Amino acid sequence: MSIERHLLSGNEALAFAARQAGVSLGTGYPGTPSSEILEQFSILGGRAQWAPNEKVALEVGIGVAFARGRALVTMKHVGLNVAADPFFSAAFTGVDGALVIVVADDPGMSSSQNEQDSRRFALAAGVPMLEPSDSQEAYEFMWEALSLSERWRSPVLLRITTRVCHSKTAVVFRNEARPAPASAFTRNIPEKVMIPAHARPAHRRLRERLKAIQAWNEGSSLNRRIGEGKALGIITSGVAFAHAREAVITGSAGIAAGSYATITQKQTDRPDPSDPSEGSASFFKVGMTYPLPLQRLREFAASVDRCIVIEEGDPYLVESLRMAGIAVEDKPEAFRFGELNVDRVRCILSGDTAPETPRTGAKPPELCAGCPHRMTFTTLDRLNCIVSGDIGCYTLGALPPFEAMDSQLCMGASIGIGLGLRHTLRDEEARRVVSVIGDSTFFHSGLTGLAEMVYNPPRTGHILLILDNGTTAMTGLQEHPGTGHGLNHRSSATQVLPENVARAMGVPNVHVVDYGRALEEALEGAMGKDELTVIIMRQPCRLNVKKPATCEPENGND
Ligand SMILES: Cc1ncc(C[n+]2csc(CCOP(=O)(O)OP(=O)(O)O)c2C)c(N)n1
Repeated sequence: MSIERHLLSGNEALAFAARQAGVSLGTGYPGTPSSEILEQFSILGGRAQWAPNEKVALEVGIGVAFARGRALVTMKHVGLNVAADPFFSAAFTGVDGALVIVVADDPGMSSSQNEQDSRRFALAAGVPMLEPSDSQEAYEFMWEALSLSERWRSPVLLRITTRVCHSKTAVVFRNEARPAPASAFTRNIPEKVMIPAHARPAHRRLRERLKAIQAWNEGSSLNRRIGEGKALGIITSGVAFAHAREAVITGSAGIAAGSYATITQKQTDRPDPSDPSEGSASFFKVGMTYPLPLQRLREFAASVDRCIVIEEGDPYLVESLRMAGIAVEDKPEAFRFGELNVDRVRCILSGDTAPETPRTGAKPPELCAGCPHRMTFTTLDRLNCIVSGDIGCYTLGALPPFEAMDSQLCMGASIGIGLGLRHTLRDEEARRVVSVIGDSTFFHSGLTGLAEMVYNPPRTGHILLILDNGTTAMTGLQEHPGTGHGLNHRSSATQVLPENVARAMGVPNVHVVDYGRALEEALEGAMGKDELTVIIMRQPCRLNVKKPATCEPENGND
């Protein structure tokens, strides 16, 4: 009987598994490289929705899991910073159904403001974590994560990285489908209401649960030894496994390579490629990277002459192993930065620390022709504004030819930083400070900044400029609370208008403009008076032509 294989990206594979394994609701906030998971889940008929931000998404997911549903919550790495508050406490409360949080890290920052290793979050919060290496594992690990969450009544973190999210590899589906579970609510005040008297025993329960999960993980097939070679042992996880394996297969200094033909054969044998002939090298591939199967790792390290950890990003595995008294070699500090690839792994294995040649030739990003953000930044530059910026396509206003944005940190920061500048600079300079934020970013984390602006206004007032292009352009034109549409672009939703929000919050001057000259006049007027002003520059993104519906809503998603 022939096995049907599907060529899927890791993100698509996660969505297929979520759909087949009966996820009741998928929620999240877009962010590269995670955005396609919910979109694909919706195309497959799953109930999917964008939340205003990751914290809200996780809270909705927790509610689903409190009602015995199966929740999927997706975000990029910095999204987990935003969701950290409920994330840590959900580890205390646990869940009644299933809660899987997919966090997509972006090592090398192909589209992010920082490089951050989310594995630290699993350890810090006490949330079990799985790390797939390819699309097949993404698929399998989603099933496993949902089961683990239900079995241990714990949230589970599924951590992926850019290459796993976006590379396509063959996936064989399970021959099963789980229906979404029946909902039910059981009152359990001591477990669900985190006052100190309840949280103290909850913390003890959490640590007991983690001990039990660790013991279980020692025997779990999520982790596996590949090869029996004794000269070199490589402990690895996630996409680093694929790079390390290829480096070994194709030969690197001091390593007797397994034959290429053998390996090619192995790859077609998926999903169980655990053939033991990797020349003189062997691997311990960790699938569940928190809590670690330390006993098995100890035995593996003791069974090889040289044991090295190949991991992308922070030395998370290295530190965990060393803390457990397992002696392992780590990579030189230079390889902590950026993505790994086969050549870099070869350098690590052979101890080659020669400076790397920087990548060249990539075309710098720029605002599209006809993008309304162009006239905005031309205007801000002409008026010599000090621009406290934010994240979105409009961040490109910081680059030539505009060079008209002065700071950008994280989503929503434009307002607070702008206020801080206004509080501190001399009045003539303070009057030039303008906070600039996109519409999706405004709903994500600008609302509280606006409340701060009204509550603690600077002496010179302040100007908030909201760039309303009617979409979340930067991450692929997703809907948000200001667009009037749900995730599939077709279902209608109550449209929240930023001008109504600003007026309701008590901003005395609110202007909506739609072309450069009107924006210039509004800005000049606002800069001339020491009051609070919100200007909404409303011009649609030129790429946001009507998108086809991604699915027929099936579960009351309209
Ligand atoms: C916490 C967090 N979540 C998600 C992202 C990814 N991201 C960056 S900007 C942005 C929104 C951009 O939309 P908008 O503010 O409307 O600006 P536009 O790109 O449309 O100009 C998103 C989702 C991020 N950087 N940080």
